[in-house]
Amino acid sequence: MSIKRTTLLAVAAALVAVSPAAAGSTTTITISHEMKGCHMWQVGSGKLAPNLNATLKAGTTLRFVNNDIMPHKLIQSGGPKLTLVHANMNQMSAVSTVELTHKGTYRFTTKPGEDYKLFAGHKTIGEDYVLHLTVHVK
Ligand SMILES: [Cu+2]
Repeated sequence: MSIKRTTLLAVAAALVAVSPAAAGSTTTITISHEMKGCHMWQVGSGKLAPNLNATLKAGTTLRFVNNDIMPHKLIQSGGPKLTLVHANMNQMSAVSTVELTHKGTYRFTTKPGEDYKLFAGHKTIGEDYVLHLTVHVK
């Protein structure tokens, strides 16, 4: 066996090893602290809003990141039952994940908790938003 052929085989083996991780993509939804309404969320680097819609492919993993100054418990409010991993995002940068294996329309909201002690008494403008997200999985 020539050296060139050995190298090609090594590259092929490396590609095979990497492929399972690339099978499903991940979409990140970030909850951030906002002056008006206290918090909003965004899909990727999209527009910040309290109400969002997203269309994703089956097999996508939704990754929620809570960067607000208060805990958020992720709640599924509609669609076929999903498994929410670490739904209780109760510290800065807490992450919750949901695998969207099957097609369908899913709805999510959050139940916010009290401001973290460090931010107690932090003022915001207006009523706190209730976050709503609708995800169409195709
Ligand atoms: Cu908030």
